[in-house]
Amino acid sequence: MSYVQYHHSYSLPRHILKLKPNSLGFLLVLLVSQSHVLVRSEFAEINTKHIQSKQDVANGGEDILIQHDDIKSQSGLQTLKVGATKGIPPLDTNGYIIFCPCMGRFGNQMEQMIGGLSFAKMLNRTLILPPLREDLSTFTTFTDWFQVDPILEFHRVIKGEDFMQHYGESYWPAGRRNGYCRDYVVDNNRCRMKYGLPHSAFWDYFNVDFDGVISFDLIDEVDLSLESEVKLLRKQWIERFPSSEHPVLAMYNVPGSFPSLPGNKFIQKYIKWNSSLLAEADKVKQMLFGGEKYLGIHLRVGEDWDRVCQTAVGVSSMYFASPQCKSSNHGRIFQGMCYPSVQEILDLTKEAIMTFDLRHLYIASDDNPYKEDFKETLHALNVTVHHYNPTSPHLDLIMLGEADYFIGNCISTFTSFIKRERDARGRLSTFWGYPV
Ligand code: GFB
Repeated sequence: MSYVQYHHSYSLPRHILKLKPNSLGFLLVLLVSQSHVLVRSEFAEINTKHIQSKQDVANGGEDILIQHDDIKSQSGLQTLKVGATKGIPPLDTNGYIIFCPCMGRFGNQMEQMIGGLSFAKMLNRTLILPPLREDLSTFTTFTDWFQVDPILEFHRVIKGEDFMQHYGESYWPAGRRNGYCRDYVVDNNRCRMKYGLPHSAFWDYFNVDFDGVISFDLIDEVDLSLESEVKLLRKQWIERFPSSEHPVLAMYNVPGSFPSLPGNKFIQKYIKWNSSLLAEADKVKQMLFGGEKYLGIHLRVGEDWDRVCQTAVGVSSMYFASPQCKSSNHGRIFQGMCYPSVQEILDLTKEAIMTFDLRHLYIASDDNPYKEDFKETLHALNVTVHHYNPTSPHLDLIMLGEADYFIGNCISTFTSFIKRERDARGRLSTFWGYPV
């Protein structure tokens, strides 16, 4: 495997075409294996309007009739078998993007997902939904956490496992798999797609090895609310990396800004929890609150967070998820916003409970939940105090996302996922250090 910078032209394997009669007359049919989409090397010339409509996605892979004019080949009237397996989106001849959400933990990964989705939308390529990371080397399929269908309302996506199974060998065959790295990463000889964890575990999950790396100096962060920027970047990327030569952009760095840009926040509304996690949260809500209103709070108070705040306090520019409560260079991060005192936490909680007349408190915390302090403070208000402490963080995230009111930590990306979700659904929230 070489890691020198190079460019090569890409061509797809050719497949034998065979004449086959049917009731509509003679059609040229691509011989396909059970579920693979087989295309000719002219695939890039196909007018994609036929194979990327919502209807086609919904069909889950019907034969789609493509007229001669739509294919700049000598083949005449043809039938292209696309997405031969039900539920598998048809092959996207605009190409694909894949990246490893390799940085940080849950909240960090989800910031990266927003960046990846905005980049795919800008480029009009399908985003290959990566498996998500539970720890340094364990990945779990995207649908263990989230649903795919709501995301399809925003943009074309396909689960990584489905892509590899159905299109991996035909569209992105071994021997022609490149990684794409920002220039400076290549220059510093750091662009080793599979070097160390979690990178190696991610690509091994798909049995992918790389044959080379290609560098780029194009901007890969896009704010979808800026139309002219979107158009300019799309043009630059398509000129530099046409899908005919670069069918799959396997990115070393996650495309998109970290944290995600304000203009892309709306994408969150298409990210919906998987239904069994939602059902589990419903049961817990019923059990704890019996349908009554509750306040959800996120306490980020562990030792690692203490260290983060020692560096963050006083910083005026962006720090982790800070843009969610303060724009860059607008004021400084203060202690009560990053690591509030117990008294500050109790005071704001009490104020929120009284303002919104809430009956229950749900505490999610990575460390000390201060449960006894809350009980004492809220005793006179007849409020029940719960720290459920689930084994996986998802339940906490859902419970906080669905609370009647929420207080979170502005610097934490764990909070920022919850806040984006609540904003998308019109639910009220505030942050430690800010008023109710
Ligand atoms: O989600 P995350 O990237 O957010 O990382 P931050 C924090 C992790 O801590 C979560 C756990 O993914 C959870 O595993 N955690 C935090 C929680 N709060 C809770 C909670 O209320 N309930 C449960 N169940 N688990 C940054 C990281 O964390 O912290 C950085 O992203 C770095 O990479 C830094 O590690 C120290 O942005 O809050």
